[in-house]
Amino acid sequence: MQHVEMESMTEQAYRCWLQYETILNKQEEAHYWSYVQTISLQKETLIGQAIKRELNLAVESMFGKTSTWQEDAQLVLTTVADKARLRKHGINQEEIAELNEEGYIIKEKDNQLIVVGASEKGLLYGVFHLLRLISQKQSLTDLTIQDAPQNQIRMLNQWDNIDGSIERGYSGQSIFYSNGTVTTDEKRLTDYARLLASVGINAISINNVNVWKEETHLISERYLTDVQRLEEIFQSYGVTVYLSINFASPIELGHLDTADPLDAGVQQWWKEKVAEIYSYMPRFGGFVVKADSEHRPGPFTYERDHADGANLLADALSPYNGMVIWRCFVYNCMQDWRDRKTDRARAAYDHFVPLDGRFRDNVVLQIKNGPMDFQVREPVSPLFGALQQTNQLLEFQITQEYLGQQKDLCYLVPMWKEVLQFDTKVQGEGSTVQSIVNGSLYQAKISGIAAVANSGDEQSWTGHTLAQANLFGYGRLTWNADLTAEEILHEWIVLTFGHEEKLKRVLSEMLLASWSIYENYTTPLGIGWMVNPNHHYGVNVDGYEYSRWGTYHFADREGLGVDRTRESGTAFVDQYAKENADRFNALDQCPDDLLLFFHHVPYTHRLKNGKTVIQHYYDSHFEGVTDVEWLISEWQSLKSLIDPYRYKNVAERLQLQLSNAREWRDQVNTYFLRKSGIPDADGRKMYE
Ligand code: GCV
Repeated sequence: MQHVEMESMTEQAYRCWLQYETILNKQEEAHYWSYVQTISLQKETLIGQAIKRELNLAVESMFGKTSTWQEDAQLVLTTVADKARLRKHGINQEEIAELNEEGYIIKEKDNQLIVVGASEKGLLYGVFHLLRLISQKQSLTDLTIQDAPQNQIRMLNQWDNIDGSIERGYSGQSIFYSNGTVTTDEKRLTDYARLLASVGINAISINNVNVWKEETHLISERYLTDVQRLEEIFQSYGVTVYLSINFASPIELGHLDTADPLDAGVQQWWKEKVAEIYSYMPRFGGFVVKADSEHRPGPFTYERDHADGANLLADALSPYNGMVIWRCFVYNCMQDWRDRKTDRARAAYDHFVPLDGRFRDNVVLQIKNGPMDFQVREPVSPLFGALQQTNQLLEFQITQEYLGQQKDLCYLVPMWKEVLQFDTKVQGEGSTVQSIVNGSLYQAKISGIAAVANSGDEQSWTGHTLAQANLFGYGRLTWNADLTAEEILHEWIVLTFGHEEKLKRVLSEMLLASWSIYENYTTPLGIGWMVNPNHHYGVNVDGYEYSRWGTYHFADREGLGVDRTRESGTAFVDQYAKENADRFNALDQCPDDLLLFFHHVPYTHRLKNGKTVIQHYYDSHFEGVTDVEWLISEWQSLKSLIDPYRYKNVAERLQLQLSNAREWRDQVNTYFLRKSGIPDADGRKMYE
């Protein structure tokens, strides 16, 4: 197929939520055009140019004509620095003073619109907000908006490798690298930066946290000129670039015989290395580090701890205001858990809580949302709340590693909301995870949220077109954690697919149900795993990478689940503040959806809904499959309302999801029937 033809077919998938659909209604067209026909923008800096490009593109696409850029205009774009203009438009300093430096004001008066950024970045976000309003057909008359992000760092982690592959990537190859080189497709990267900025993402690490041999060289002369090229693209959309580094770089690049953080030669090496990096990129963000985990090198080799390791890099970065983002995903993957006391879930807390207060100011610990590894349901990591004198970033995973790999539908915002709303209780009621990551609970100097990206070079960016909702939702939620999962979804649907009522209703029902559907046919009640080792897609009842020590769910003839209680189990519960610890520890108080995470129970244990665990397992697996059939018929009902490419893209994946769900149902149900010997109360056939 001709390239151009293919492009026009996939254009809507490619544009994601920046469709800028042509405005056909005459009245609406007149209303919005009256504001954008003339635009004034003071400075033409890098970000200023990006703003201008975006508005030109949007206006051209929505109105089929171009705006005139002139001094006196209907739409005034400016920043707080331009005091004279603010006075002229009656905007007083107090209104702006309330905003943080990424905030903005949008005001309409007498058919004139002004967008004031607290900084240039704030202005960029304000412009994207305005474009969102127009795309959603909201009236601009008498508008007053004052907005600023709640979380300071809103980051994406790319797990992209230089050979073009993406670890846990399900949307094609990398848009950053191919075959050992940094990409020259700047259009694609610019479009990515636009998508990110449009939802407020302001930081990105551009290579995998597993830094292999060649990737170690990204901080060397071999790649720095190319990295700088990428950095400039992202910088012009307000997105600061970070690199993941190999802790053993002094050995691998510097040919030293050690990477010991307390060695003077190693410290000097990092100082010089950082100076070199900043000579290429003065606005470089810093390093992301995975150390002493899954065979990556780290300070443990030298009998040093993680504060020593992180502080080494922090000292080198601090003259440039650079930051070390140090991951807490540290555990011994070879550990033997047969004593039923050793527990991977305990690892991050055990390693990092004793170090609280020892990290430099420019170190931020990045903590996965749960204590294990992005399972369909986990309790919140107990590090949140336990660390009180350390900067923290929460880590989510947008890419659906354990959640259906963008073949199965799973809208993740409801899950992320639960994490943010979890009350750690460490400082009494209201000590939510959100209050920790927005910096307010402990007055943290640096804080925020990071997430593993779900994007790649497929036309739809995310493989499954509906997985775009997760990238969009991640950005919107990290900007404003008070938005509901429904609000975010409605915005996304309208911006991505338009205004048709049926479409809005059906899509929103499908997506809002999708997480629990996925949970139902996989591992309900908090048990997790049971996926094929290594690639992590599809069912494998006893599957766990490091499973030489037996199953990970401890299912036997009598029951299943992991005993993490203080009396008879691993005592993981006691990593939480007392009130939560007691709740999780008590069988009758532990929420059912986490029951098997915390307790080993007989199959006949009764849940709060009155059902036995085994019956709940059977029922939810049958239901899960029926619900996927429902998803398919719902999607089919939208056929006439969606362009053929996106329709087919999703329809095909829903069929894959159905096979996956059936496989899960059949294997899980037969497995537990055989183990327990307890038949299904409804006498259903256990496999097809
Ligand atoms: C990048 C899990 C994933 C790995 C990933 C690791 C991490 O174990 O399966 O692919 O490595 O998490 O977060 O570092």
